Amino acid sequence: SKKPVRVAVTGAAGQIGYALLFRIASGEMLGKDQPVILQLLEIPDEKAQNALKGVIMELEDCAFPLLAGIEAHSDPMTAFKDTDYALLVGARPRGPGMERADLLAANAQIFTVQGKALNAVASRDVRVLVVGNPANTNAYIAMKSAPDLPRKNFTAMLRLDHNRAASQIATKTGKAVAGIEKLAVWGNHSPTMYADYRNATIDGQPVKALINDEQWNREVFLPTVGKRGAAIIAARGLSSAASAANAAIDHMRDWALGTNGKWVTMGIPSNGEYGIPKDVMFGYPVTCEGGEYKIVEGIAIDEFSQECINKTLKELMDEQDGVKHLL
Ligand code: NAX
Repeated sequence: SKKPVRVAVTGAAGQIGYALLFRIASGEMLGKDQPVILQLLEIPDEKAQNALKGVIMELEDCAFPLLAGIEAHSDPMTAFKDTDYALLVGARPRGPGMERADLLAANAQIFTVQGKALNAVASRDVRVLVVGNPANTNAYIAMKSAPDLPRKNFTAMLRLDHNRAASQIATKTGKAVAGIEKLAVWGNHSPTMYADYRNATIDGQPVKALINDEQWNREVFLPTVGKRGAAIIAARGLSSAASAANAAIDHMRDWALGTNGKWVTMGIPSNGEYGIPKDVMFGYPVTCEGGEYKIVEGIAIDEFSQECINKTLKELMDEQDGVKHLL
């Protein structure tokens, strides 16, 4: 049987953590033959550490055959020791009266510390997914704080946006979501992201021709996907958690185990593809194989798409600018 791999999860006692850890431990992320050791990080605060203990008791009580160990940590330097995968979920939420700049600064501090800790103690091959918002910029900060690790191993989560877009398209066309190929989400995990079905097919038929309604694309689809997080908060009184955890599982599973040629969306550091400046943590369509992702190149970008890409890029550049002095 396979040797266990180490999976670090931050914010482990939070809502997403609660929907995520049990699925990692049951083998849904890395495969039903891959034992895992969970290295869980929470803030030192007594309430958070107690909550983490409770989550660990429940993990134990599941008696998962693949769960080879569980550790509780309050310091990233121990939590990330030798870790093969790191899911950075914990972040500072926007509090009352907090300005955007304060939010960026508070998170920059967290992700600088965590990036440095990964740099110091994680596996040299660690694959990092940042979920905590602002996810792209937090991933950028972690990457910049970990100069000894491969840049390409730092990623941000846009998979929830991708899955949300897929679901809207399936509903609109009356077809099954599993039949969708070649969907892309460009840019920032924020309402500016650009969900793009111009090249998509569903059951082999072109989605654009099936829907054939550009007004629906611009006035219904894009705002619905972009503001879905807010709609869930309005309905549930809490932000999306199970769907976010599911997206994190999808992201890591596809990265580790491959997509068989299917396009998925990952936030990854640009190498200049599609005119995005190097290092910007940008949502791109990718395929994965052998533990590596590859950007889908050669997609024609029409005028409207270029405008959308420019808008989400500008927002990301502004965020990067806002943390530049902290790096
Ligand atoms: P919760 O507030 O329920 O949980 C967050 C947990 O992180 C808390 O238990 C907190 O103590 C812990 N934490 C905070 N700072 C930490 C640190 N420095 N080290 C370790 N742990 C720390 O939030 P939850 O609903 O779980 O959401 C977590 C993050 O995901 C938030 O930033 C949220 O905005 C973000 N999201 C990102 C999404 C995406 O698609 N990229 C979608 C869902 C979600 O909104």
